[in-house]
Amino acid sequence: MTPRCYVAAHAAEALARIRAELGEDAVVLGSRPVPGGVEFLASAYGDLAVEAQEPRPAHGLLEELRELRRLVGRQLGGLAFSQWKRRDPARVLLAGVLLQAGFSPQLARALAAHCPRGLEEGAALRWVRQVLLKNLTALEDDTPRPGMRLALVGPTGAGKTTTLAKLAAQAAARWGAGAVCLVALDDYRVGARAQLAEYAQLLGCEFRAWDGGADWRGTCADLPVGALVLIDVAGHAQHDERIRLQHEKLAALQVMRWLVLPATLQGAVADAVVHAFGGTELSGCVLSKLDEALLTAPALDTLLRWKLPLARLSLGQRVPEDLFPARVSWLVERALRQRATQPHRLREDDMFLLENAS
Ligand SMILES: Nc1nc2c(ncn2[C@@H]2O[C@H](COP(=O)(O)OP(=O)(O)O)[C@@H](O)[C@H]2O)c(=O)[nH]1
Ligand SMILES: [Mg+2]
Repeated sequence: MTPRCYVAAHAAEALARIRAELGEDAVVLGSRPVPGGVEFLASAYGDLAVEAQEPRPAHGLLEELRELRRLVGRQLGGLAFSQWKRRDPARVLLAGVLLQAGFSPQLARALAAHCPRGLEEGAALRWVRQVLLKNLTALEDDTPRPGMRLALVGPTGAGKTTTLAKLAAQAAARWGAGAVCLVALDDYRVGARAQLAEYAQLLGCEFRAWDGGADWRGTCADLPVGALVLIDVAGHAQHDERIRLQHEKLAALQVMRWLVLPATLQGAVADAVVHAFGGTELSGCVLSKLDEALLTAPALDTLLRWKLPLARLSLGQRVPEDLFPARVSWLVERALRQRATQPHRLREDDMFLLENAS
């Protein structure tokens, strides 16, 4: 039996009629608003099974053909993958290791494709470690010293103020508290200025604050010349317009910028953050929250793509103990050792499912 059409002023009325005529277990196949009410398409329960065996209309056939094409595509994808695996087991292993570690598919593909043919698996892993080490750079002259002006920029909650306090404490221990000046350009978050002032007081450093007005040039013109000036700024989301204004201020003050990049960010977000906060114009990067990140690869992937040199690693909240020099080899080992956990881990058969994902 073909489905029947019910037009009524209200859904409740249509449903009551459907139930009365087709039975309590009638199945509603669809509904749409029509002038003056609503139209329902319904069928008695038993009719559906019969209909399922009836010949399909033309559009049903088309859909079946499409499904068939998808299936064949998937099979061929699987075939291509297993051929690749037979021919180049080390390259496939390498791509798998990199994907599981959280590197981007683009980097995993490129590294696997460049891996010399015929290497044993162990040799392929050693090769990839070397390539990562060669391409990931640490800032060479990385010690903020008296006479320098350095600002830490980055997203909200990245660890900018904490890292600034760590750097200030390390500098004060080396050159004396009088050689360090903390400046709050953070006009945005309530309490941000007080947080920095407290650190300055604890360390015995000079503290300056920008009042949020237009005269930020005046406020900063008399910054101590011989001191290390560490500048704390407002954090912004990567799409925020105010980042551009912040760039202009810092450029006018001839301030060097380090990005504080939380290692906990998803790869795509980390990429957008680097782009928004200056990309290749940044002097360096502090990788923060490494102690919280289950995977290190997404952040490393981003640093590699932007050729952004590492300045420091932050592995916790303690000031100043949890700030470390940029040990690239330690980071690479860590990234390659880590794996996505369930349910985010890829299985081998996910590989060829992906063949037709786009
Ligand atoms: N676990 C962990 N927490 C951190 C680290 N760096 C900063 N934090 C914490 O992250 C929060 C935000 O830090 P804050 O410096 O205020 O971020 P800001 O908004 O960028 O200035 C604070 O609770 C910090 O103690 C880190 O490396 N690891
Ligand atoms: Mg802050």
